[in-house]
Amino acid sequence: MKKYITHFLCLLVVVLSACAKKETSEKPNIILIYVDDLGYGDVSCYGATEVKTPNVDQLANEGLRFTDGHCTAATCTPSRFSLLTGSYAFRNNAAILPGDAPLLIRPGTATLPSMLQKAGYKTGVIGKWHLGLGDGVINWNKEIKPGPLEIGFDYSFLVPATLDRVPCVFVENRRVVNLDPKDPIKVDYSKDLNYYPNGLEEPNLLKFKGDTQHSNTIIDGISRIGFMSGGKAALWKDEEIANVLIDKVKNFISQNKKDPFFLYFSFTDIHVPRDPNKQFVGKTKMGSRGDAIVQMDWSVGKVMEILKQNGLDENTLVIFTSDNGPVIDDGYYDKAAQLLGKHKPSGPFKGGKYSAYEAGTRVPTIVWWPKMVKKGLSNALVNQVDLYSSLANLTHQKVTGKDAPDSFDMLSTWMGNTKVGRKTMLEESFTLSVRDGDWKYIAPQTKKTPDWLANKDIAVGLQQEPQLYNLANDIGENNDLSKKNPQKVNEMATLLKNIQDK
Ligand code: NG6
Ligand code: CA
Repeated sequence: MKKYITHFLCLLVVVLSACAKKETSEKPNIILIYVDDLGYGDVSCYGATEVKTPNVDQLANEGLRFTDGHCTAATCTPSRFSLLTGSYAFRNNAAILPGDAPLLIRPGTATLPSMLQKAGYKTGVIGKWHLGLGDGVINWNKEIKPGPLEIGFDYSFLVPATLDRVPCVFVENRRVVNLDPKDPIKVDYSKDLNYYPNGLEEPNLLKFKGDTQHSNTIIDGISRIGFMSGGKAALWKDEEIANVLIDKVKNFISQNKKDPFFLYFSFTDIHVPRDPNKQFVGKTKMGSRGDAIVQMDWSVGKVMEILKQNGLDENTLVIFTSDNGPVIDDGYYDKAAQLLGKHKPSGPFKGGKYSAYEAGTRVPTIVWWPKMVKKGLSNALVNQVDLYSSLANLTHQKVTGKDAPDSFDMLSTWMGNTKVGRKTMLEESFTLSVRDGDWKYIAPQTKKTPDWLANKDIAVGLQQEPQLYNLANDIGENNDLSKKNPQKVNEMATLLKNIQDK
């Protein structure tokens, strides 16, 4: 009898472990590579000729490349808010945050990582955050919360805001990395703390100058937005950041290879200040903006190498995209404009970062998972806001109640099983635009834009009157049809209102 029981138990163990295996192999690891400010035309698989991006191109060759893929907004914070919550950012009045802003996504909100945690995933965010931290005034010397760990991430290693904002330190989980308690950090966005030099008074200390907004505290030879004091031992070195992040990615992946994991790898490239590692300096003729693209491509190659080394390249879905369109001059005199040459960061589209025109949100979008994703090209309209519901479907999770209100399940489109995408879609900038198939409507400007934007040579697409374009034969949005087709203007305005009132 004892013998039979032992046999039975052994059998049970075998069956149970087989089931467990099946379950995990059904759930792929998911890596979201989120580049900062990368434009549609900035990588060679989307037509760039002045810079080569072999690693991104390889993803495209082996995967699915979208020609009408969008982030939700023409700036970072709103796009990231939508990506992580499946909700359009205007519903929350999300705009570019200062470096000391409180956490924008409130704990308790359903998020992409918290949904994946429920599906059994280990979740991590490495890189740029820019969604705020803490509840009010942040004390950088204590536990910093709430933050990513309170909204669904198991691990975080952050650049808290942007490269051009203080504090210039990494935050791992809830602590500033390498903080010396005897040299506490303070941050102030309104007055100089007179601890480090500032860019206006000591321009001789700078690697390159910044505009007025970017001329506060100098860290690592670069003046930033905002002031900080203390934290000397914790300061990052700009040219080391890509390496530091890759090391963290390596650790996260090797530590979590037994579980399915979700990694939101949020690059700091190619946002300003652009100060790539020595090994990339001079790799293009475009100066630091071009070299930062090469560094970005190197990081992509590293991620794929790490996956292979861990034997995970079979069962990992990689999504490569950007948080907003490209910008050339974003506050530093780094010669990006003079050295641009023939390079077209926005590809065939008009505008870029900050803009209501297509290049504000139409960004490189590649999905890679050779085992499951149909490779090739897709001209389906896809939007990052849908990743929430699409990945919920992939991982057998339900989206219920008020969760992810703007997110549609478009998994078949993301996987290349259909070329039918969204029919309609919102684009957020300093106004709202809406797409209905090839029709594009830009609402009249309602909010005042910052003064610094008015001085820039950027086609922001803001007018007092509504604009109407037909992208089918006017990809560059040059021919405003609003006067000729008032009926369509009305239809599109109603469509926008319906989305707003939803
Ligand atoms: C703007 C900054 C710009 C950049 C941007 C955020 C000025 C004049 N410009 O306010 O340099 O930091 O914010 O970029 O302050 S984003 O990609 O994070 O949205
Ligand atoms: Ca950005």
